[in-house]
Amino acid sequence: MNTVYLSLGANIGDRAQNIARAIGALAARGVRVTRQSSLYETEPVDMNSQDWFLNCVVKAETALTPEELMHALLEIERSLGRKRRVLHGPRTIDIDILLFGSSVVRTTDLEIPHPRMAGRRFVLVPFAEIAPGAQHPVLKKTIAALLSETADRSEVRPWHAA
Ligand code: PH2
Ligand code: MG
Ligand code: MG
Repeated sequence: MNTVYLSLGANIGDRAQNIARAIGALAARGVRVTRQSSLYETEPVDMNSQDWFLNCVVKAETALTPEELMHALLEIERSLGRKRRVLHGPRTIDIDILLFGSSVVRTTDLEIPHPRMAGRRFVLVPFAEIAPGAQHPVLKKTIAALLSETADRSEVRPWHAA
């Protein structure tokens, strides 16, 4: 079994429902969620879309390999109706692998740890809520340290359902 951390984000449709459905779908594909952060409303970063996101981070246990996990996540995205129309465009759901135990993976279609996580408050704020002491195996720093040092100034607010 490996402990993994995943980022979930949605910026079209019923964003909270899209995230809840994605988390629900993980178990059926061999990914057992053990912790879930709060939902945060976040300013879009590097996007061709102005719509704000809901984002969260979950901790999970899985016996899948990194490649198998990536394919499981892509299938969940597809099953929830994600259409990749434009690069960096709006998405019903995006599920990214942040950390996979202390593994470092670099292939043409998969990079772990997620290459942009240290520069994204929409990842680091929810991540630090559930696992401030988790170690980044390449930067050799905790998530709390990465959050305190990041240059990103984009807005991340706790979200409360209307
Ligand atoms: N995902 C991106 C790029 N920009 N910005 C926010 N706020 N939330 C995201 O999930 C997000 C983003 C690429 O997947
Ligand atoms: Mg992403
Ligand atoms: Mg993605």
